[in-house]
Amino acid sequence: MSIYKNIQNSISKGEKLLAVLIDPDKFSVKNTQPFIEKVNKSIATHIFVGGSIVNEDSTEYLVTEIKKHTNLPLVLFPGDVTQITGKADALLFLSLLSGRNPAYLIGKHVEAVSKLRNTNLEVIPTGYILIESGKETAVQQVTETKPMSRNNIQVIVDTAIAGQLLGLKLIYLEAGSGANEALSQSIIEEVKQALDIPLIVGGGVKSKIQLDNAYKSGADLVVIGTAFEDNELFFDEIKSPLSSGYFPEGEK
Ligand code: 1GP
Repeated sequence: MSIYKNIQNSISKGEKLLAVLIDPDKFSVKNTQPFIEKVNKSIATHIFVGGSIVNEDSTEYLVTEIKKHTNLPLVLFPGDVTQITGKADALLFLSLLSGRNPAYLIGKHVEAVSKLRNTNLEVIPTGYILIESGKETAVQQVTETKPMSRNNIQVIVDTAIAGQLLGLKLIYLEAGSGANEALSQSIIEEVKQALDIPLIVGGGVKSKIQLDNAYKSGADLVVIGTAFEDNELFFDEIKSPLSSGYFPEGEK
């Protein structure tokens, strides 16, 4: 079954998903086996690989190493075309809907096609929406776009709906890697209510409470990178999928 169908199935069963994000630029390949063993034992359901600034070829090498140690689906979350490798299982084909830089709306996608032609990657069209989080993020710098204001939720909702109407299959709400503040519950809630497609949330999630809050607000899949990079004990902190007191929708 495709990775996208699996995500839809999990959502229909009320399951929450967690992706551990590994940035090839910040990760030491020597640490792959012990780190991935921790991922395998954790509640993580997916591994995402990608970063804003990554040396060419390092993604393919890292993906190959990770694959030796896990059966979890490995999804590329690329900052650039150079990070596309057929060694992964799927690719988030990202359109940066929050920005107005044509390179990240269509230009890089055209460049990607010649690479994709030689792979069996599952390509998942994804609307990527960067929201301000208190400090300038790498995505902002690399893409030369501004994040959306967190105060105007209606425009964020409309942007996500526009993505869905364009036929995108996922919406990824992003506060930016290492964000000071994770996305507010109200932003997640309102976007989720407006969408029929799965919702990914990431950026600045550093505690179990923030993770649970994102799920309670409606995130179907949460992405965490920095908290694991900074402290692998975070795997122990998030042992259970949801804290007690959480009730899936309809079971309150
Ligand atoms: C970044 O959303 C991801 O693109 C994860 O962010 O590194 O802050 O967990 P963190």
